Amino acid sequence: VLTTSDKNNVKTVFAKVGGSAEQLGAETLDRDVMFTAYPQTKTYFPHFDVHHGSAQIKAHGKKVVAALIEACNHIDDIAGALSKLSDLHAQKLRVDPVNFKFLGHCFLVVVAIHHPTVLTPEVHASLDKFLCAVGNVLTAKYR
Ligand code: ZNH
Repeated sequence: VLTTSDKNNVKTVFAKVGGSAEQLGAETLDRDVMFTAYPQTKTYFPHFDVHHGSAQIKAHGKKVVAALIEACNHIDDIAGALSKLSDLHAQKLRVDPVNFKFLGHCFLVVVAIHHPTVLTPEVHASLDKFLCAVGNVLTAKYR
């Protein structure tokens, strides 16, 4: 459960991240991070050019971070805010839930690289909880 201070910490992060959503999203997915560290995640993107600098990765990264911003903006109702996305992941994409941990981890690393002073231990812990909460929402409708 996200406490009041977790919520404030997460909002601090996204206040910084907002302007560079595309860049951070692309780096999160890029060969430098998720696709290289966790190559099995690439299997969900057979139709994508997954090379460094790929326009598809940039566009997709921007969408993913936009969804995280949306979740942050509705932090008291993440399930409601991401309801459609939850349907999509459960019914159509069927991404193995383990991959959400990988993506969350990679996003944390990218935030740490770009905003080292923002990511105090407390903020790190809060952001981790938030990313888990988002992953739980996106996998909640699996059966
Ligand atoms: Zn996902 C899609 C978000 C995770 C895979 N995604 C997507 C989108 C979004 C997202 C926003 C778009 C939709 C539309 O268009 O409508 N994701 C997200 C988030 C997360 C995720 C927020 C967490 C945090 N995913 C994920 C993972 C994976 C995935 C982990 C694997 C690995 N997705 C995916 C795919 C898709 C998506 C495959 C589709 C793409 C295309 O375009 O085709």
